[in-house]
Amino acid sequence: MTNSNGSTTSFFGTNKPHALRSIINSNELAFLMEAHDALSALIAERSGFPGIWASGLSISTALGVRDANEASWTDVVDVVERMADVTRIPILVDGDSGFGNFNNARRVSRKLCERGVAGICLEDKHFPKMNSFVGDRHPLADIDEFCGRLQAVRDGVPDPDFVIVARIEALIAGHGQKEALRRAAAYSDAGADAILIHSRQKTADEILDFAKAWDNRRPLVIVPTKYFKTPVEKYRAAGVSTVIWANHNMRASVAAMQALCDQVKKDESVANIEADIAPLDTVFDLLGYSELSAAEKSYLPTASVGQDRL
Ligand code: SPV
Ligand code: MG
Repeated sequence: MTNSNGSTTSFFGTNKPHALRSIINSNELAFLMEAHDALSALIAERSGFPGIWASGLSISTALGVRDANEASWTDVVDVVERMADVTRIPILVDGDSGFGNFNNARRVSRKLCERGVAGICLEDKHFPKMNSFVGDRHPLADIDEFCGRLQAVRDGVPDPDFVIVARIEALIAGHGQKEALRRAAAYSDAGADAILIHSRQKTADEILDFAKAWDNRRPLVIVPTKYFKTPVEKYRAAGVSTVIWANHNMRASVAAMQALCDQVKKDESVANIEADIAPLDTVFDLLGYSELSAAEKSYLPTASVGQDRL
């Protein structure tokens, strides 16, 4: 909900944009965990992550479409609203390239802010975008045009704490460090609160080179999906602000569901998998069924608690 002063406050009273801003600006290395629906968001929160990455790839996959803007921006807003409804920690939404020009970018950002989201990450590509790990065609947006998108979001979102992360795809597109740094400086001047530098190399070398040259002019966010073997100490030493584990809940669920379906199909029984799946009590606990029982005692006439309603 948006207060009269324009700041976004969750149902639980936490100012989520402010919380995300503190995470990104802190000197401590922080970790955002991917989630793609309300359930995965709840689980990430329960594990103690301070914030959530609402991944475009994972949300698309869960919706059964490709990470090429096949999901509409209203699809994404609907999913993340459910995630925000059930969690207290802030959510940074992967806004892809903003679903169009400056006007689309500011409109989706405003809606996300209204629905309890703490910030948006916009990448300097065109609409429709393609996932950065798929194929070699990743044309970059014109720098000035992308700066206009960032400025329009800053001006168009009522909460000044709403976080804008500018994502640089220059390394993904093969344009090298100089171009990446030129873009980071321009986006920073245009009002980005943090820079996400993306890479699809198997080592963190180009990310660490960028971090050194960037010298913390704005907080740096990274996504170690391909260079997953690098120890996080290297990121601490490089002064990285935030690491995003970008798609791991989604990939874990794909692996777990595939293994389970294969086994049940083969066994024609669920007897062998019971020990490997979440007990129903865990599910009821996650979703707060005990709160509903307590509320029934408070709000239903005594005679009807626990009885069939006629
Ligand atoms: C996502 O999680 O959707 C991302 C990160 O944008 S990546 O898939 O690495 O592009
Ligand atoms: Mg994405």
